[in-house]
Amino acid sequence: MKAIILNSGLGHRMGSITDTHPKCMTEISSDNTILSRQLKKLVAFGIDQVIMTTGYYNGILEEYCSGLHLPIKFTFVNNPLYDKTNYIYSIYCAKDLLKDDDVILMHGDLVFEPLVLEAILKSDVSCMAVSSTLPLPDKDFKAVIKDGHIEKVGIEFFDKAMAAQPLYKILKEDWLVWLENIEKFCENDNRNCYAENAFNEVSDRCHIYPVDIKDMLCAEIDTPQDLEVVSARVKEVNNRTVYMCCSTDYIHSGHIAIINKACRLGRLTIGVLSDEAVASYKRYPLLPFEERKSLFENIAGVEKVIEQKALSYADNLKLLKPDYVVHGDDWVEGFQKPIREEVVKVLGEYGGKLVEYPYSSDPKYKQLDATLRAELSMPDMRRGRLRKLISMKGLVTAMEAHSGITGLIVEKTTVLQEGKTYQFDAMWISSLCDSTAKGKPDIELVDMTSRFRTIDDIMEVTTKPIIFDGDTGGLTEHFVYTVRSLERMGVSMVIIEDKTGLKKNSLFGTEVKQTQDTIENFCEKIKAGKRAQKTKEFMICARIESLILEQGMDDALKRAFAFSKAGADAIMIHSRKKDPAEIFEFVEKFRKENTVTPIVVVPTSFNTVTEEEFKQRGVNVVIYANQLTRTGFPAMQNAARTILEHHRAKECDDMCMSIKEIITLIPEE
Ligand code: SPV
Ligand code: MG
Repeated sequence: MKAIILNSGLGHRMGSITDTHPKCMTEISSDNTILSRQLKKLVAFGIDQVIMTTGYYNGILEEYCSGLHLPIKFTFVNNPLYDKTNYIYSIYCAKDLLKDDDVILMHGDLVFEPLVLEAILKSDVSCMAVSSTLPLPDKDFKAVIKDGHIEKVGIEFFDKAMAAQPLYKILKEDWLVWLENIEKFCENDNRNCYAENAFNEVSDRCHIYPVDIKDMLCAEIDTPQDLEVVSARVKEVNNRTVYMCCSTDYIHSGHIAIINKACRLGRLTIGVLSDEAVASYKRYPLLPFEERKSLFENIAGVEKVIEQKALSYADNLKLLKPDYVVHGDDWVEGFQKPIREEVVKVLGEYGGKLVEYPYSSDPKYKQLDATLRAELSMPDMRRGRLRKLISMKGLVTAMEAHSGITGLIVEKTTVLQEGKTYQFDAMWISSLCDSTAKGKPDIELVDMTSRFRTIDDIMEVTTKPIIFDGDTGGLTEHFVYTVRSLERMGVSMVIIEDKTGLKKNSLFGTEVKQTQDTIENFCEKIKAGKRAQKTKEFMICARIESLILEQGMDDALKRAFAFSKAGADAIMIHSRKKDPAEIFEFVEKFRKENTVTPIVVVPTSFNTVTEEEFKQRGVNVVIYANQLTRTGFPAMQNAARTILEHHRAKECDDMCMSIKEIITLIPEE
């Protein structure tokens, strides 16, 4: 696409302003002339070829253009009869350069805001800027619209007309029709009219459609009064502010393209999502907030980078009141829809505008994201993430997973509530659920090789950190091997309980015989495990069974302090009471003396306590230990019973997930 800029006119209505240079070189703001502003906008939209017709002071104009050092290839065409002809003849002089491409045609004294040029360039058909809101000008162009396209353009038409500005995008096939008639006009000595006179005769073959720019800035400067009015509007346009939110930790050409678009609209502030907000809706960020922030600070055109603490834009919008918010159109539907609606509402409160650009779904970006996601699933990337999440969020949640599919459910389930998204942070590989899935009792009967196989199945399809239920840890001599294997696999934490002998599930309490290990023995096991591990990231959590086995609060606390002194990276306190009182008492008393060691709870029975309350009280990890198993199996039993009862599967159909849903749950490589 080439731009034709018509600069052959005398500009005599400007008075002394044009004594020493052509009109287009008149200053319109502290840093731009009419022409330099036009050219910079063209460059911003990727136009790098300009044919400029010149008249008087053509040498000065050519020198001025090259002195701007813009990435534009200029071709100057002088109209030798500039003082005796109109611009129809200037176009005629340049005709041989104008037959091979679509063109942007504009007068050299036209000042427009970026959205106007954007609207014109976006059009798939030939078009001209018109306004449905501005009053019809007395002396300037008006366009008469018929059957949806422009029938004629001129200063004399008032009927069925709209104010029009000499800014066109004309596709080559239409342009050749118009240009041919321009040639006819000029060759018949008809050189003193507008180029539009030639268009009006061929508008049935050269279809130009109106693009309604309403009251956006798009105006010609003919007089010093015009200059004053338009300069004031340029100042307002230049002061416009734009806001965009970014969460990415790598920048590709798609990001640069949308940032460039945002920069065209005004002074751009980027809100970088906090680590917590990114982790809550997408995946754990590969780069921490500060590094992601500096990525954006180093992009040309970005004026400021600030933190956006939540997915909701509301706080930052209320603070900055930007004129525009820019976003891809991918949030019109889907889980971001409520966030978009809130943005529209907040913008509406003060008159800001949402500008959406088509979302780039280039497969190479998807591939890039998949590659990075795969990185997160690798052992070295996954292992340390639990520690990071605990220190970042204060409280993390883990949900039970016992197979690839339950792992995927924990990985993907997202809930949006009041502008915030919620996901589980980690997965819990429960001995109870792993054994149950294999139809075995929870008595350390399922051997480690089989338990590791479950971990592997889950790891293959997920990225979230894993907390492994290590039961008693077995013999210390065996536990050290377990630690090394788990660490090598990329598990983040193993929890071992201070029991010995034939372990039974804690939820039996004292109904079955269970033996608690001595403090000394268990401390030795912890120390041996800590000595065995190779990385700083892996965590060994000591689980205290004193409350389950009714040994009292003092015993529980004594053990907690001893185990953390022995090197335990976290303490899990368990209870099977519905009333959370003993858990709260333990946490309070432990926290009085130890403020740093993370506390883990499994609120299967004391399930009325919210995550927020646990956090307030000083708990760091909440494990939902068995809910997928306990909800999944009854559904299966029900389906099996229904089919047996009806001797066919039809009645079971309504209970079933659709095949489509299954397919979308499971990703294909
Ligand atoms: C498990 O999920 O296997 C546990 C937690 O160890 S509990 O069942 O509550 O003992
Ligand atoms: Mg268990």
